[in-house]
Amino acid sequence: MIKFYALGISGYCTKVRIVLRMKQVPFEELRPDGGHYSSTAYQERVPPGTIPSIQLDAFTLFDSEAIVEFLEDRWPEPAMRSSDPEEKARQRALSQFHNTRLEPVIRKLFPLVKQKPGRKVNAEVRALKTDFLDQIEKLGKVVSPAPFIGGRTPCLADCGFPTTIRMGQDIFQHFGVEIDLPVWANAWLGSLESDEIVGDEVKKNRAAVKKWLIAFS
Ligand SMILES: N[C@@H](CCC(=O)N[C@@H](CS)C(=O)NCC(=O)O)C(=O)O
Repeated sequence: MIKFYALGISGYCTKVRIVLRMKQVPFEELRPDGGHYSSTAYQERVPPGTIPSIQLDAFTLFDSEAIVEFLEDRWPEPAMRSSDPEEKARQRALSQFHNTRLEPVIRKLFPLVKQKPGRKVNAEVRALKTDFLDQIEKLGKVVSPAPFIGGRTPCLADCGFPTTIRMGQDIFQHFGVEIDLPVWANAWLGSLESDEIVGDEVKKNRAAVKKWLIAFS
């Protein structure tokens, strides 16, 4: 059975949990040793000190993208990646768009939540809103969800976005900033959240984020 090291507030862990559940892979979810990824005990096993990570017998793997690709290769049903070389590569590029372009914008909000509110923080939040909407606009030029990126069923590339986008909206709202998404993005998120597993995972992640935000309210 897979040991899945994760925390509820992590969007990357949520992405992996969605794939584990969709593929019905037996897994046991554990907190990182010592309760946090920064602990010496966890970093002895997972030197980069990041979550998520998985352990399967003697095999340890970190990095959410590597993990979901491994799950796809090891448990190919239901297929969550195209078998067509071009489409498979496109889906990988879209996953990387999430990991390297969209999510980093939201990550920049985290330290602002912990800072004293004020004009400087508000200006940074407004600048990040512009960056976030800019990335969404660019995403809209490279996806045509029908209703998912993967077509009729979600693919690996669909799984990171819903948590990150909702997390972004919730954190911006914490600063009193509303994010209006384009019609196509609302339709795509609606389809994703109508999926029982995605909907459940996004809901749980939002509850964890809300609890975190309340601590700084
Ligand atoms: N590229 C990594 C990023 C994962 C990541 O940054 N996770 C955060 C928690 S959401 C973390 O472990 N942060 C600790 C650190 O970066 O040192 C992945 O996809 O797994």
